[in-house]
Amino acid sequence: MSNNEVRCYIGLGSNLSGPVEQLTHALDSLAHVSGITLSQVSPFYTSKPMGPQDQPDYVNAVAEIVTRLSPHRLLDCLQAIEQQQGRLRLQHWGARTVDLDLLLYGEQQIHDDRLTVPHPGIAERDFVLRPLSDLVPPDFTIPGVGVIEQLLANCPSYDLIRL
Ligand code: ROI
Repeated sequence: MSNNEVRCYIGLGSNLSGPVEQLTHALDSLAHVSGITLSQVSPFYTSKPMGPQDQPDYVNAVAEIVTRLSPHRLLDCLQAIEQQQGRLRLQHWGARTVDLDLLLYGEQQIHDDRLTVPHPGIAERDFVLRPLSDLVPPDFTIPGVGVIEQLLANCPSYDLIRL
C-alpha cells in the first residue's frame, strides 16, 4: 500500500433478486474499478431484517479495499454499482436489490451532506460488525465509536447465520 492509498471497508447487503448473486456481482464490479484494489472479503451471512419485518431476510458481507480515490469519488463508484444492479428501494428501510455502504475510510471521520463516516448506526448492526470483525483484529478501533469486540458484545442480534 503506497502513501496515497487508504484502507477502507464497504458493507454490502441485499434481500431481493438473488442476494448472494447480487453481492458477488457487486464485489466483482468493485474489483474492476480503476483506483480500487479489493483486498479481502468476509464470509456471507444471512440476517433477519432490521426495520419492517414484512421483507425477506438479508445477505450481508463486508469488503476491505485499498484505494487512492477520495471519499466522495469512492461514494460515486459505490452508487454507480448500486444503479447498475438496478437498485430498487421500495420503501424507507424496506427491501433492496443491493446496498453498498462506505463504513470506514482509513481513520477519518467525515460529516457532510452526502457522507457520514464511520457509517452511523454501525454499533447497532451485528450484520455489519460481525463480517467486519472477520477481517480485522479484535482490538480494532472504529474511530469515534469504539473497539469492535466490545461493540459486538453489546449489539442486538439479527440472528446471523454464516453461509
Ligand atoms: N437489515 C439487515 N439485516 N441487513 C441489511 O443490510 C439491512 N439494510 C437496511 C435495512 C433496511 C435498515 N435493514 C437491514 O438498509
